Parts: sequence; structure tokens; C-alpha cells
Amino acid sequence: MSTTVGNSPYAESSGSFTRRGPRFTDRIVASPSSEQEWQAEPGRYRLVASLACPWAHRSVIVRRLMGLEDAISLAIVDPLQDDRSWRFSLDEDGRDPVLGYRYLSEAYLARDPENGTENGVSVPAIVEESTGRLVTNDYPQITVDLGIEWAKYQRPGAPMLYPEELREEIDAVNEGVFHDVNNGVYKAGFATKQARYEEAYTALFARLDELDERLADRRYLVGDHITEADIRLFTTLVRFDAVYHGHFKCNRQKLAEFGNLWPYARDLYQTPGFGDTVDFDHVKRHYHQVHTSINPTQIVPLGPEPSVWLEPHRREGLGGTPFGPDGTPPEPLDAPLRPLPPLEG
Ligand SMILES: N[C@@H](CCC(=O)N[C@@H](CS)C(=O)NCC(=O)O)C(=O)O
Repeated sequence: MSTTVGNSPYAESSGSFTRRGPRFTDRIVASPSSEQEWQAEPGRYRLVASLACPWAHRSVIVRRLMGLEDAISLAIVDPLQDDRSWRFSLDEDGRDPVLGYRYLSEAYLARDPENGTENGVSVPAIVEESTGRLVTNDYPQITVDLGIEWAKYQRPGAPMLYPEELREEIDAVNEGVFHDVNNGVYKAGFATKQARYEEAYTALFARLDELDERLADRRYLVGDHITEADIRLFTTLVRFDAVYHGHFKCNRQKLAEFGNLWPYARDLYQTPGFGDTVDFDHVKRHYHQVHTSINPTQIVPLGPEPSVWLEPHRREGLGGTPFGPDGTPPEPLDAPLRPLPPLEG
């Protein structure tokens, strides 16, 4: 069994969970106009992700939906961090084959030797392959930029995930989803005061009720096609019953007990680019074995049964098309992204 981080990697105060924001907010864009903007260029960057992490998962989905696999390479870290954080221990000799690093922190320190890791070492991270320097860990901007700034290198039929005319509505939905759902489950799970937990739990389920209602007569959250809003909600929903319901005590009900959210999440799961980037082994092992303050035995639960995600969703009747009027799905993946060896012990 590997060494794990004993406590939550997040700062806590007054019983509340406080998220450390991204620190490196440079962007990769089509036409850079300042030192903080890097040129979008195939073969230049490596996306480092954990398949356990909902924030990193967003970027893995978007890279696939946009067909950027040949333009931006992908490194998958071990779901278990040690006291030096994310590491490439799934790779031969424990080193990333492109960057040559054992730890993602090396890319942060290559970018800023003094203070690179002072705000944590988080995924997703985009690293310049030739220099090994971290470019950005700004996860909300990463997905928006992969969708827009890399247009020249995207596959034919790629969707528009953040269309201009819908941005205001997408941003408004994302705002509530971020605070109450994406981050809300963490606020509930890492609370160390009863009142803080209850606040997070109440806001989470109020928001899920609202979203459930919103999805009663529309296939997607905003407009008639998949957008950033669906991706951001999906990566939390797909982890809900496997980790947040039990491990983070978000247990008023399971996702599978919501009338609309559950078929909506299955619809997305069954869409190429979504379910094929989900790995419940990575997800369950990370949360249950890394957060030893919440789960000191580090036992990883066997359930829930993943095949329920493939049950028919019957949402086609609501109209809308996943990839837009002229869009097409990405090619199927031939194999899972990074299967793990069986658990020992
Ligand atoms: N830290 C980012 C989001 C990404 C994130 O929290 N990733 C987690 C994994 S799910 C991570 O890498 N945590 C380690 C750390 O922050 O040091 C933020 O809130 O700006």
C-alpha cells in the first residue's frame, strides 16, 4: 500500500472548508497578446490529470469532445498522492515518459522554484513539454480555452461548448453549481463543525432539487446541446453515489433517486467523451484512501454497481442534439484510459 496524505489537502478554518484557488492563471490562446498568454500549438503541451478528480475530469472530457488528443498529450497520475502530492507512479520506473518527472510538483517548481508549490500542487495542470514548466492550473479557464482557442486543431463536428449567445446563462448556471454542488460536496465532506456541514448539505440538496426541476423538460442545462454547464455538473454527478453520498455524507438521497437528474446523468454518461473517461476505480480509491481523516481504515467500498449507468435514459424525446445541429460524436476509445491493478491487502 502506498503512502497517502493523512488529511484533507485543503485549508480548513472555523470548521469550514476553504478551497485554494488556482495560482497559475496564464492562458493558452490562438493569438497571444501578452506574456501571460501562450501560443496554442499542437505537440507543445501535456495535460496532467487525475481520473479521480472532478476538476481535472472536465478537461479530459473537453479534450476528447474537441478531438484534441493528437494536439495535447495526456498524463494520468496515480490516484493516491503521497506527502509530495501527485505522482507518476503508474508509469514505468515511476516517471512520466514525456516529462521525465516523478512528481507533478517538479513542473510547478520548474515554473517557480521559490514559491511554485506554496498553494498546493493541483490537477488539472498543463505543462510545456520541452521545458517541463507548468503553464496553468486554472481549471475553469482551461476547459473554456480548449473549446475556443484551439479551434484550428479541433476535429470536424466538434461541439460549441461555450457559444457566445448562451454565455450569460451558462455562467449563471455554473455559478450556482460551483458553490452548491461541485464545491458543495467538499464543503459538506470536509466540514469539521456540525453547523457548517448542515449548511453545505442543505444548499447542495436545494440546488439539486432546482436542477432536477430544470431538467424536467429540457435535455441539457442550457440550450439544445451539450455545453460547459453540463460538463461541470456531470463530473460531480458521476461521483455522487460512489463517493459523495457515503464518504462526504451527502446522503439525503442518492443521485439514482432523482427523477430527472439521474436519467440526465446517464444520458451524458452514454455520450462518447463522457462515460468513457470515467474510471470508478480511480475515483473510489482516491477519496477513500487519501482522506484518512474521514476514512481511517482506507477500505474502498465495492459498490455501487456501475452497470446501472448503462440503463436506458429515454431523454431523446426532449429534443436537442448532443453535439449541436451539425456536430458529431468523437470516435470511440479502444481501451480505458488508465486501468488500475487490483487492490491488495
Ligand atoms: N485546486 C484547484 C482545483 C483543482 C483541485 O482541487 N484538484 C485537487 C484534486 S480533486 C487537487 O489537485 N488537490 C491538491 C491540492 O490542491 O494541493 C482550485 O480550487 O483552484
